Amino acid sequence: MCAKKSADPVIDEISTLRAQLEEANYRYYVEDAPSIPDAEYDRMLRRLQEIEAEHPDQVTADSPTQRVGAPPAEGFPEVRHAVAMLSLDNAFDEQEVRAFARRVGERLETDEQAITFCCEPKLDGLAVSLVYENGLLVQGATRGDGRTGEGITANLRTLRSIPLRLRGDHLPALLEVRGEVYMSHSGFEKLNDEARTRGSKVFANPRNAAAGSLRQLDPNIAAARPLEFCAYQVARIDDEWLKPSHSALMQQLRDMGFRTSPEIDVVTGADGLVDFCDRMGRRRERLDYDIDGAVLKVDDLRAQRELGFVSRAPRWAMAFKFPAQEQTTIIRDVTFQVGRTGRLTPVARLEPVQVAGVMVSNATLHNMDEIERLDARIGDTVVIRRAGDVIPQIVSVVMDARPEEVHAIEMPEQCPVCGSRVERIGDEVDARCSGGLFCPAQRKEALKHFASRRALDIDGLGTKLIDALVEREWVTTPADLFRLEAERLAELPRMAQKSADNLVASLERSRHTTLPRFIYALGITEVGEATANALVLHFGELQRIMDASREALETVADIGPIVAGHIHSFFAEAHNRETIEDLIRVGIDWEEVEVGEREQPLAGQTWVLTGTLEALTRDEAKARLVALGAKVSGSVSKKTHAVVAGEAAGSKLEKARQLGVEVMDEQTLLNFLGQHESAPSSEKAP
Ligand code: JCF
Repeated sequence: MCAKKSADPVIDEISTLRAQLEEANYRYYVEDAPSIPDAEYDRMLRRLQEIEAEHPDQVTADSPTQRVGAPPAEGFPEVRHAVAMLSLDNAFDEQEVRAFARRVGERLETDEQAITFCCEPKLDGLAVSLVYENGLLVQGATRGDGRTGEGITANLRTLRSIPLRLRGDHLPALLEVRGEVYMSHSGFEKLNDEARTRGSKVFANPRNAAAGSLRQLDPNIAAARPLEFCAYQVARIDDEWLKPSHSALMQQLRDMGFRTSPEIDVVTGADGLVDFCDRMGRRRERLDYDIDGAVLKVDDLRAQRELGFVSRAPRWAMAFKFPAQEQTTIIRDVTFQVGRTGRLTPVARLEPVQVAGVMVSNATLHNMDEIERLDARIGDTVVIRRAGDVIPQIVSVVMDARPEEVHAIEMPEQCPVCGSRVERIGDEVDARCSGGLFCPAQRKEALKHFASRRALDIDGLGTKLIDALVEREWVTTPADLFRLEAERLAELPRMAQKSADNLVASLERSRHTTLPRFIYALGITEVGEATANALVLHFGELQRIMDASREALETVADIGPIVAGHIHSFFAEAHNRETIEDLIRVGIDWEEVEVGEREQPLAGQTWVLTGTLEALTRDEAKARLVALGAKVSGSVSKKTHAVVAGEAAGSKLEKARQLGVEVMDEQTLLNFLGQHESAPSSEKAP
């Protein structure tokens, strides 16, 4: 894009900045290929604001500075849609999708296997309509009832994926574009994290967050929300701009500066439709935004005109809906689960219900704050949601369905497992059982953690077995595990002599471990693998970690005052020191690590692993990166140094590409590790 030259250097700078900012938006939102860092964008925007402040006569409505700054509205004006915003008919299974293709074929008197369809995922957001006159955005409105919506132009102007001015020199006098406003998962998480930090209300899901943001009367609030727009339909355009097909119109929208779905595809016949719906069903989990199905449209616009409409929906389109991930059911009871650190988690016991093919009878309520936020009571009808393989969540209470008699959910004063006092420390949201390792629930969880794969990795010591050992009081501390004898183990129900022998053999193997694993296995609050590694790299040996002061602990990379406090108080407890001595007495050992600072070429860098790796497990890859000083994180951001993408990498890879973060495959990672994992460099000669 080139800015026209004028005699006035101020005007030149303004138009150059505007062109650069528009180009950056286009590259980011339409092409998914950011061209400049965010900081550079912000710098240019600030510069433009400065100049415009000095030259108010040069401010135009389509300037990138004019996205924000409109004063709060009293209410939203009514907007009558020139062309009704219709809904789509739904198909819920393959047969209904095939029936759609058949109907279209019959009406057009053509072979249904030869019809082309333009397909895209169905975004779960809010439909809006945008009107452009002579290339300038003049109005934005919600769908409303389809005939009349609300004018929310000032809010929509704040979305950087909505062009204020269309790209190109030759532009239609009139264009009305429709599309979906939505919030990405990452944007939603960030927004809720910020709300939590401020102590304000969090949104239940990205769709509610998007809806709430568009309804803000103050556009400055909408501007601060990570909303995005994706165009999917042209409602009105001057005839000369019409194209033969819907897919060609979509390409034209991209050329004009709109984001359209990167998943869009043109397919043929009923088989093509069914295949597209299947593909989207599989792709769903990997996308960084919610979709609830696929939209299938006859591609040929003449055929669309011939097909026309039935009552409220076009005959040329169909929405295929995925099985619902949300269902309503009733909270029958709430029980409290005691975790490894004593934390009490409320769990709703539900009237069993099928959600997306799985029977659900429990859902987590997280903590008392969450119960208060939802205003959930025993007896309430609730909306539950199951997405991917996460634990089912309670989304909301159906207040209209609240029966006369409901029971408040209360935190017990005594631990439901051991009867110890339950305490809520300071303003922490979590309540804890004060029983410590006296509480069988905490003991079981601590032992499960101790035996887990990333800790001592005791093969064959599963959850049920640990429960049985604790209930019989054969095991109270981790060291007791190593005193178990095969003959006795074989007395347990469903335990053959062979399995008992195998367990003793694997206990024997796991006696020899590494110091980071051992420290991680102790289960110190907030000490994960990365922190355990960092402690070992810093202090070298266990005794020095045990004796370290709070201040010394805080000097370790990535350990802040809170975690330092947890570590310090753990080792200050006599019984924890005894547990460690006992473990060493029963023969736990590890190789001494070399003392002296290893070279940490990746210090200060954050890496992300995604997809399936072949030669390495995720844990191994992570451990080796951490050993070189990197922090390994689960989410991609601007600050990510590199993303290692294995087989079938999904949304994280997509995000990395969007943000221009370096991406490497597994082989490149292996080469890289090979080059950097040299012997300790600062090792002094003996
Ligand atoms: O993504 C959507 N929610 C979506 C809705 C996509 C489309 O292509 C649509 C739509 C609603 C109506 N197309 C029409 C005609």
